[in-house]
Amino acid sequence: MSVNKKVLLVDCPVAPKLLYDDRTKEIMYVKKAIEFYLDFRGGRNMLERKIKKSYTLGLLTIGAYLKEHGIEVEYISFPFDYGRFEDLLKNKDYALFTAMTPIYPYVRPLIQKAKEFNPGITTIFGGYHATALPAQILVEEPALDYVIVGEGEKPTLNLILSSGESDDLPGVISRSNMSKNRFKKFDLLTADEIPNADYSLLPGDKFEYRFNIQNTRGCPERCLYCQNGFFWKKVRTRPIDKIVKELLEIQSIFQPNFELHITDNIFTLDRKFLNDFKNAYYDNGVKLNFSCDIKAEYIDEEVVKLMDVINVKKAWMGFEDSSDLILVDSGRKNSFENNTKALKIIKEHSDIKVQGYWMLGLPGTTAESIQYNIDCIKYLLDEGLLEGISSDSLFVPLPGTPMYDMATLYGIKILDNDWLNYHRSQFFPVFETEQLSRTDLRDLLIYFEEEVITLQLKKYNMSRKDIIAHYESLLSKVLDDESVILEKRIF
Ligand code: B12
Ligand code: SF4
Repeated sequence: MSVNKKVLLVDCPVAPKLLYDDRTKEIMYVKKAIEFYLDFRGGRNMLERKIKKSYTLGLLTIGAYLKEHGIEVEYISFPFDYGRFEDLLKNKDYALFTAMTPIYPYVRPLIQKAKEFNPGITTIFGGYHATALPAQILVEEPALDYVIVGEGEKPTLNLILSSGESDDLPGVISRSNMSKNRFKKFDLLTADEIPNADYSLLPGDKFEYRFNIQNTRGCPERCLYCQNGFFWKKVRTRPIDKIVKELLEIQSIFQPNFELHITDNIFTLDRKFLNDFKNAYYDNGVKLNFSCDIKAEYIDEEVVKLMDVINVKKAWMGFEDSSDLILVDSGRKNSFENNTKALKIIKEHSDIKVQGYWMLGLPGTTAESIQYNIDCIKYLLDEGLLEGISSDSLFVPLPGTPMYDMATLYGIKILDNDWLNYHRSQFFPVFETEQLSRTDLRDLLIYFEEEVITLQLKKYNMSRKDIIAHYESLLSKVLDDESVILEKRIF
């Protein structure tokens, strides 16, 4: 069925300019150098992957869903294809925009430009930031017609089919229904209905893109600093045959053994699914390697063996903080002991390399708790349980999470409303807590990073100079590659 409507998906996978001074800039550089050194040391040269173009998966699944329903869809990625923006907008009925919180300041001018280039177009904004603050965004931005909250496929289709009668559509927020729909009714797909991303929408050579795959939407946990548990509502795992189709499509673009990142919140959530995945992997000639995110509560011997057998090479484990009290106050049902136990199981039963995520500044954080985290990291590195510590360490209270929406309840005072500063890859907190001022936290974070860098360099017997030289030699090889030229423009 053709609906005779044309949609432009506007992506904006930018890496924004961050607020570094010379010292923090150098720290971030060394952290990156260590991360790539560890990958390289483990036989994984990931730099080429990191430098590829990103895309928003959800725009490609919405695109697939609309196309399935007879709607014409095109995709544009800012800043790469910006030269074609005005032209592509000309014959379109709808322009769809997406953003995570710190990226919204880059997307807002694009929404305004879309209306300027085509005043008749209907502009729709969705995704994590939109879902957190629909009314505020609509009030602030006159060039925006609708905000869609939560999972976007169904509400977008319903809005397009509704021909303007949108007031009662679940998930669709407009200026006229803003107060009535403020309780954000979501309109969810069943697991079977979740479409595969339509990669044919991506312009140019697919090899230029940094592919991920998501098997499961949602997370059963409700950590107070995270949007995921609240955003996706129900946990749904896609049918294995659809997943296999997508894996084989990605495999055909890259070399065998390409390492694909699985973006499920907790890849090992469901043992039955892992078994199905393993069977499908071998029955269908999948040869990919994987990396994924894990949580200690969902790790045991059987699960680790399954991960190993399907070639998971690297996993990121969320510690967030080593203090159990801070975890409890953050709604995180876990403990340092449990994390350590999971790492021991992984070490004993697999070759999977694990990096730890830390997120410092949660309510209850003090100078003592930061020192305790450093001591715990030293223990884990000394025991060979962790390969290293992953990049961004700053906690940011993001809209859509209880720690932002009800900040005072958690002893957080928000001090900054500039979304650009809500990026975790920096050292400038947008808040203070009852225990720490903004500058105290910043200084402690710098201290933490310096100590953790020293611990890692010592473990691998490298100097700061060596690690940077190694990084720059890897980088120069990758930057000679023609396929990454476009990406360089945004660094
Ligand atoms: C993969 C990933 C990345 C990748 C790629 C991001 C991308 N462009 O897709 C990378 C590594 C680049 C990344 C980076 C960051 N990320 Co990230 N990322 C994820 C992750 C793990 C998966 C995203 C995903 O693919 N989801 C699945 C698809 C299907 O969902 P989706 O793309 O959001 O689309 C659906 C809905 O959101 C909605 N929707 C989305 N857009 C639109 C548009 C319209 C018009 C409509 C109607 C609907 C709609 O409908 C879609 C389909 O149902 C999520 C956590 C998770 N597991 O979900 C975090 C997550 C999205 N990231 C997050 C954050 C904060 C970041 C960073 C800002 C972190 C930082 N450093 O500060 C950076 C910013 C990047 C930058 N450019 O600087 C937060 C977002 C929270 C927020 N309020 O913004 C999340 C939720 C993690 C978390 N728990 O906090 N990320
Ligand atoms: S932090 Fe992880 S476990 Fe907690 S709600 Fe978010 S995705 Fe789920």
